[in-house]
Amino acid sequence: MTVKTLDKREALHQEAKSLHLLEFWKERADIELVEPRDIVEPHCWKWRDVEPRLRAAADIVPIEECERRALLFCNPGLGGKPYVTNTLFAAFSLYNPGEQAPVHRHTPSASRFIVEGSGGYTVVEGEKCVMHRGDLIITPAGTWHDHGNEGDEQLIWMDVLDVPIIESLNVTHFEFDYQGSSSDASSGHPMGTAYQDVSLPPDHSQRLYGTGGLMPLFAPEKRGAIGHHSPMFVYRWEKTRAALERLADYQGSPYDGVIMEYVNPATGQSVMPAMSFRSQMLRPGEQTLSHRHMSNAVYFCLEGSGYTEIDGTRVEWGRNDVFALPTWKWHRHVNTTNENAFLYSVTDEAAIRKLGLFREERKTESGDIELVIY
Ligand code: 1HN
Repeated sequence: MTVKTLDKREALHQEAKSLHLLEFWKERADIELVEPRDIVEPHCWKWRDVEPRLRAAADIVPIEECERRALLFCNPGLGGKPYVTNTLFAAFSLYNPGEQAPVHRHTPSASRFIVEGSGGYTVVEGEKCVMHRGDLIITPAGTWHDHGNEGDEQLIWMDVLDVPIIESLNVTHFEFDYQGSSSDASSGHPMGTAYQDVSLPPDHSQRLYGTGGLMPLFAPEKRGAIGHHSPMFVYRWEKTRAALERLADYQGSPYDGVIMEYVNPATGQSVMPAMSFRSQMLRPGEQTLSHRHMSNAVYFCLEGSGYTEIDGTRVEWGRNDVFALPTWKWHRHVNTTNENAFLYSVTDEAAIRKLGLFREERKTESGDIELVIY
């Protein structure tokens, strides 16, 4: 290039900059990515590290101050953002006996997977959902929810929300002004009432929708303000586990063992629009083949121990450990024990699929790579 052209380019650069314009030819390398950005790190949060800090928080941070007593999983690749992957938010929450978390609703969709304690509940849109270890309770976008611990032990669960997706669209919206039918003036809550009235019968979700293959014809499918989600708010571990165990002698998925997706019983789709929920059973000594997909995941180990090899690195997991699997990383799971291992996971696959962008590559037994586009 001649000196004259260079001068003209520099002038163009300066003028463009002052006009808030960027030259595509300078930005190309950061736009035309051949692979997704390597920003999320594979990482495991050990129960032995998290548990004592949660219990300490329960001692020293009053529930009135925090409303939700949560420690947030913060992916080391995301520069301090309180996100477990670039698309998912995850935390452990702890409630002492007698504590309650006041009602609110918001545009992020939320889920709880129960880790410990009995006597816990979430009220979702007037349904009191009681909790046992391994149950999945959803509070979809626009549903009022409040929590409490009526038991005599500490209650712990894992929260997973689509907060980063909702934030990236800049459609975050929280509301606190729930107006119940019996106003509780003594609650001290600044707006409306602090807790919901329970208006639906016990075990409502399970009684209506808890039998696979049968849909009640008289129940409203739309619950909550937004309604693009499962009308069933509780998925019981007892049933999920039995369903997995019934398939123990099937081959299952070569990449995930015996794996089941939690679905909206009315449509067969994901339970909430942006997140997919799954539980899988890896049989004694099972080693899966490797695959990679365009979706991030967060895993929780309910039972057993083993490791997930992610891009050649072993991420070891055991009871109550949580780990992050970044998008498009080769990975395979190994159960190193002679008992079944159970992993629960939440991914952003539902959102990616809705955009038509889900793809997966699989390594076959002979080491060939197959591309699968759904
Ligand atoms: C939320 O609604 C809860 O209800 C906990 O327990 C954590 C983090 C971000 C946004 C909403 C809850 C949350 C949250």
